[in-house]
Amino acid sequence: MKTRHIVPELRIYKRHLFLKLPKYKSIFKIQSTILKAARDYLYDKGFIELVAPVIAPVTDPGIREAREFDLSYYSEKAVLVTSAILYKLTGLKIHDKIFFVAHNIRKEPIDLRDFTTRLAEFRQIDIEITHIDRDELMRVSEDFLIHVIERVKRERSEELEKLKRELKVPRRPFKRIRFDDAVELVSEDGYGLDSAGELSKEAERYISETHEEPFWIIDFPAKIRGFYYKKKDSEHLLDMDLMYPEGFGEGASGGEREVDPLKVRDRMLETGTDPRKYIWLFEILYEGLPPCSGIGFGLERLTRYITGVKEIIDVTLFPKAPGYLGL
Ligand code: ASN
Repeated sequence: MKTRHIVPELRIYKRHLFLKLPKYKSIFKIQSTILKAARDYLYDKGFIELVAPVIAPVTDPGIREAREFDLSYYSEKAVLVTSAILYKLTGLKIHDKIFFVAHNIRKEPIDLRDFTTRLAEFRQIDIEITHIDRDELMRVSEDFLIHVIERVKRERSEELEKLKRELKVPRRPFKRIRFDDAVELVSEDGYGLDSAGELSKEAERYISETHEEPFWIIDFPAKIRGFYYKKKDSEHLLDMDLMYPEGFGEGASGGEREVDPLKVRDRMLETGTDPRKYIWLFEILYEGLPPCSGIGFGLERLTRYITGVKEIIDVTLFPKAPGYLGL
């Protein structure tokens, strides 16, 4: 029986009974190689790996329609980290090229649950670099992705074959599409935006299906994305999403950071964030943070694209689909 014919609830709650299937063995051997290839690449380029927290006083509010999980931490209020972005910036105190393999925990809306693209708990290979701009970050990211794909093709060809995945090594530079142009493109075929002002799930899948190579969507509207991105002009950001082709959709997001404390405060007000919650970030910014850029690659989405497995719950050892706790 094909695993996708087994209802998702069973695949989540009875995970331990399914992991012996050959498909899962191939997927998680490939995921292990993805992690190894990512680490090797980054260490070779002079990065150091730091460890991100999971419990924090504040977290990244720029997570689109998802919310935070609140936690009562002794007598203090805490949250589970939705994205390690603010800790990446803090980590730059240690070294100028850093990365985390960070846990991200997000209360994704139940009505967006599809078992395909969204998990309430997922990992990001989260990279931050000082003194590079968005263009340079896109070049580094393309190089990183190509390295990981080449390694998997070289070291896990047998597993890719078992999964019947014919994976092409992307050619660089990847195409860049401005967000406004992407909206126009999908609207010609009847797709539009969601309530957060992002491309709807269907629009994202559609634009991804029309591509055979990874590509970038750049210059998102300033109002809909995190306060930590620098503005390109009054309405757009110096940020970007990496899109996988063949319908796999968004796989990474990042951009150039705003490091001027007054401009960060303005960005917070513009995006409806209370600056008083981020005193420690302002202390860092006033002390002086060098210009920097960073990106986070979702590990599970990268595994989906590389293995060609459609459902995200299948590429996660212990999946936490929104609303389903599992193991
Ligand atoms: N990882 C993203 C970044 O580095 C932030 C996010 O996940 N919200 O910009």
